[in-house]
Amino acid sequence: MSVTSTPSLREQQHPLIRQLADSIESTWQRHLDLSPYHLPAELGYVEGRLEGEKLIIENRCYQTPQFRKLHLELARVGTMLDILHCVMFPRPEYALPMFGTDLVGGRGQISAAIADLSPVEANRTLPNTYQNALEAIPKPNFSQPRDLPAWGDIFSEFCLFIRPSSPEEEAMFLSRVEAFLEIHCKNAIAASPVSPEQQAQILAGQRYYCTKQQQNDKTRRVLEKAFGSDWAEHYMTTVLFD
Ligand code: BLA
Repeated sequence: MSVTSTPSLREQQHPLIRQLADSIESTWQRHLDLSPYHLPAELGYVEGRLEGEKLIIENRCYQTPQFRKLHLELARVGTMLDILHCVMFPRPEYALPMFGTDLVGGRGQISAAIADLSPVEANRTLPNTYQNALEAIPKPNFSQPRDLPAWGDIFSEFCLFIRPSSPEEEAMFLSRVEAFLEIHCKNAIAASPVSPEQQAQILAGQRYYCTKQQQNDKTRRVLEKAFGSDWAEHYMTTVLFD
């Protein structure tokens, strides 16, 4: 399937968000066999109001033989807050980690840039192929690393969480996330299905990951203020982390 882009929100967002969104979609297209994934119709494009500012959410969703859901979301609150959110949910037949990234910024500055390949296997470690590939890519230093919140025990030792302090650091972040994506797509298309017992463990690992992500009060607060708490709960548990 070729992806037709109607990049409306994207063009208005912070350049790092635009670049990462383009890069994620082109990597998916290059490596994976994409088919549509239908979100409930009312959740593809949503508008709400947060403290008088308009909140716009645009979702892109696909599935592939290896991934039950590839979700890329762009959101904007007035002119204050720009957000990119992306999660790749593997089918539980494959022992693949969860790729996730979140960029949050406003007024021309990204305050949170996070990306990880998070383990879901019972031993909570990444497969060796991932471990080796991730150790082999350059590990840049960032001047403003950030501390993970308490629910962040789901992330791997390779998790990158920073506040980029310059265009150079933004470019370094982008290139490391691109390397994560390349490693992930190449490993995914080479993966073989696992035993039913292992599948059950992987599914439990994915559930644990989603339960922890649902504890992110910063995300919840933005959604609650714009759409109310019932809608926020529904959205976090069915669209963001199902
Ligand atoms: C942080 N996420 C945040 C913040 C906001 C949002 C406002 C605080 C920014 C800051 O501290 O500078 C908001 N993020 C959103 C909203 C959506 C969103 C509204 O995605 C969606 C509509 N979050 C993810 C994924 C990861 C993630 C996939 O969605 C990681 C792979 C992580 N976001 C994440 C983390 C923080 C964060 C770890 C910091 C939380 C903290 O410091 O408490």
